Amino acid sequence: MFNLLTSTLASQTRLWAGTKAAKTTINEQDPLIMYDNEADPLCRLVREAISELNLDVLIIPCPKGGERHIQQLQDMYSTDKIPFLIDKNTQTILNSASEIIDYLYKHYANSSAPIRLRANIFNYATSTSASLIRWNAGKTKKPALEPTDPLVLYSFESSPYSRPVRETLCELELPYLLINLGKQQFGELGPAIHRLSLGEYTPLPETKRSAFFAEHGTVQVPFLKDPNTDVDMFESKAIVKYLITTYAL
Ligand SMILES: N[C@@H](CCC(=O)N[C@@H](CS)C(=O)NCC(=O)O)C(=O)O
Repeated sequence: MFNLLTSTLASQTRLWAGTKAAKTTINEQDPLIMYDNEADPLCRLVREAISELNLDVLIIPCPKGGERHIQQLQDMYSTDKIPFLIDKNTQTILNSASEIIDYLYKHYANSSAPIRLRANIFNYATSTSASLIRWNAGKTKKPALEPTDPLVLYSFESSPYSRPVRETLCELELPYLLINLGKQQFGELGPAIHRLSLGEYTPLPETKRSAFFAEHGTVQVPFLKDPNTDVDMFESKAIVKYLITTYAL
């Protein structure tokens, strides 16, 4: 309960940035690749933009004290500075939050980034506060086994239930494909069991949400798929427990 409360407060501190998502789905997109730390204030701003643009991203977690991926970054690109973004669709490599956010909006929305998502002092301060409210959960490495394949997480940035899952994935240095299912219409606001809409829920057609709904009969995040163990699961607490039991040393 306390975890959910602080996670909700963290989202509130960022005024729920990373909740709504663009109505269009970009097909045949090679997922972005991002070297990320869940608690890093600038990485959060980039993830919010990715979530609102309705893009998917392969997250390569770089927790403090972890060497697995930051060493890769160092070897390949001679830097250990994150956020670090690779977009294979356009052969773009960027290493500053501000440039990444500007680039993503320019390329994927043909617009400039909204002020509330830009890497400015105000957003940096509120993002730092959000991490503090979570006691910097997700920031520091915990020893863990290395999976063969990346995991898959359905989420959206501000989701209070999904945040503890992402924090755990980061602490355990587990790479994952982050499939964002942000809210595309009013009736999607609120938890899955208390939607604000009256009547039956119908996602917008030809969206990632409608594909998820067709497969599961509902849309609820977090949802984890682990191709290493063939496990598919809902429920944030159960997912965190599964990750620790399966991967933590
Ligand atoms: N008991 C579930 C609750 C999950 C939940 O309600 N998630 C919200 C997002 S934070 C959701 O899926 N809302 C419905 C929607 O986005 O359409 C858990 O702990 O994972």
